Amino acid sequence: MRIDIFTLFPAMFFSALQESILKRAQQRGLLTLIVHSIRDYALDRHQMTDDLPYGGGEGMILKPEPIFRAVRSVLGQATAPVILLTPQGRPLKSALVQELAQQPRLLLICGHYEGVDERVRRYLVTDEISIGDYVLTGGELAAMVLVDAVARFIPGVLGAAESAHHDSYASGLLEGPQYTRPLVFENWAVPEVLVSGNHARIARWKRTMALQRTLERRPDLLEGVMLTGEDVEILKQFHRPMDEPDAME
Ligand code: 6GU
Repeated sequence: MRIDIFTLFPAMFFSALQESILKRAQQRGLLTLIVHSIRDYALDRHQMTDDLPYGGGEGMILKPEPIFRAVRSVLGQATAPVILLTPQGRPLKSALVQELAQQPRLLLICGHYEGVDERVRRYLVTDEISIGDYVLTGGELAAMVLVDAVARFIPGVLGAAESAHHDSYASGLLEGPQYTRPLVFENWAVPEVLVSGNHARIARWKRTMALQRTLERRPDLLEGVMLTGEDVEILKQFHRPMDEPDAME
């Protein structure tokens, strides 16, 4: 997959996307990230990228010409989704992440300052996405979040063992508690079931914990999950206020 990112602050991307799994994905040729400076496409002598809002108001607005020139020059005759990162966009959820991961190419425009000229939204952009209900100083961090989340669903980016389709949100449930050595840390022991060697019992315990944690923390997520008859029985137990987690098996 190729992702072109358009920003006033290219340097913000240099370290963030060059470490760990995204670094490996790029080295393996699974992901190509190209960061473009919008300022390079400004037409005037001062390379102005923003200006005062018509009709008055707070702050500065990103001008349309540099953004249109940048995107058109990079895209040429090709077609691909052109996504504006903005708090007014549709919320980025796992289903949308997985949809975007199917695309061979994405263009991401990072909004900044108080806003972007409406003609960018109406005549250049094909989609607007927000990463959550809070306002960031710019779309850069949101673009990085999107790139990271999407990259995890590109085949080969994660090892087979780490597969993104198995984890929280992809399954629709939050993950339950996990433990590693030591067996006893400062008097706190790992739940007995996990060292029982009984795989059916362990699987049932893990599912129970995932259901309980989701019910407690994000009951809204349960609406979108395919629950088995056994899941429904498990959930019924928790409709009494708060059971002891370790009493459950
Ligand atoms: Cl995509 N941009 C900005 N500036 N703020 C945000 C956002 C995006 N998503 C949530 N808050």
